[in-house]
Amino acid sequence: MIKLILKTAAACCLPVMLHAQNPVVQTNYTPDPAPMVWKDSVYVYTGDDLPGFPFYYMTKWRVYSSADMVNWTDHGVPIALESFSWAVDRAWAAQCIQRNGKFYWYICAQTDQNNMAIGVAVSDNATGPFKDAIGKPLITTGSWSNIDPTVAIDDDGQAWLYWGNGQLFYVKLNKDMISYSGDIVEVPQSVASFGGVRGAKDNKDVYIEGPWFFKRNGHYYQMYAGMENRTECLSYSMSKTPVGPWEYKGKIMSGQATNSFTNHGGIIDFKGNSYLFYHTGLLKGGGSYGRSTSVESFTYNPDGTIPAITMSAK
Ligand code: FUB
Repeated sequence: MIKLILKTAAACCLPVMLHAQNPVVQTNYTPDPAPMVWKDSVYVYTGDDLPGFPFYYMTKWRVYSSADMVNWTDHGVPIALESFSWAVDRAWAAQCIQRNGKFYWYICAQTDQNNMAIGVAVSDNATGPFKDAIGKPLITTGSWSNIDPTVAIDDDGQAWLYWGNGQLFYVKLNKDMISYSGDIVEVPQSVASFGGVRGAKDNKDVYIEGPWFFKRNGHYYQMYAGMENRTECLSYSMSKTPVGPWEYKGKIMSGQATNSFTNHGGIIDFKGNSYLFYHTGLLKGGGSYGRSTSVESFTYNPDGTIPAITMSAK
């Protein structure tokens, strides 16, 4: 394991907050960060970009952890396309969650049937070893839209899996976390719920992809990559239930300065602070196909809404 010691911008007299230098990982390209808090650490599950390729031809997933948001430990590549017998390309965005002492890492990849599907790997540890939990895709509807899984477990124990490009879907996961019950539901989109409908005239930052579903203080949130002047920003909607109706709440982060067509992020609370993880193409040699994880701390508004967050990455 490599220990990455990154510069801290915290001055001795400033209270509490530590800021790592962005991008927080400077030894690999780490797109689509999905943070998870477990015990006294944050684990960040990312993809692996290969700048130089003209598309998102990605082959593996990475994990990093930190106990202080400053020093990050590299846990390598616990899973890759080869971990899934059905996956042939596009090791795209993923998220890991803990339940009953096991870790379930939901991934998406291109299948041997020439579409995208969502799979799930399982481990006894946050950093692996992981193995394909079911030996086949969990969500396979024959669509290219089956990307970007995000998962959360509600207070009543019900786990929800959301995903989708252009369309946003959800399904109820069973307690085993590797199967589901009921129908796959497509979430209706409108200006009021997700800033618009792709292609319509009155769109704001309409839902594109990269959902990040979570619950906090009784509010349900759906952060997502929205479209803003031909690049992706991060926007969000809120709901009183895990399945909507969703209310569009606005933009969290503009995409104009990220130097990457896409953006994709996650939000957590950790040791008394709230953090937005996202990616940019700003690491040396990076760009749209060389994206890296960055982090900003922020404070929720008293009503639970999220303030606009400015990128500190240079
Ligand atoms: O990293 C590949 C794809 O780009 C992700 O699945 C999308 O969310 C976008 O970030």
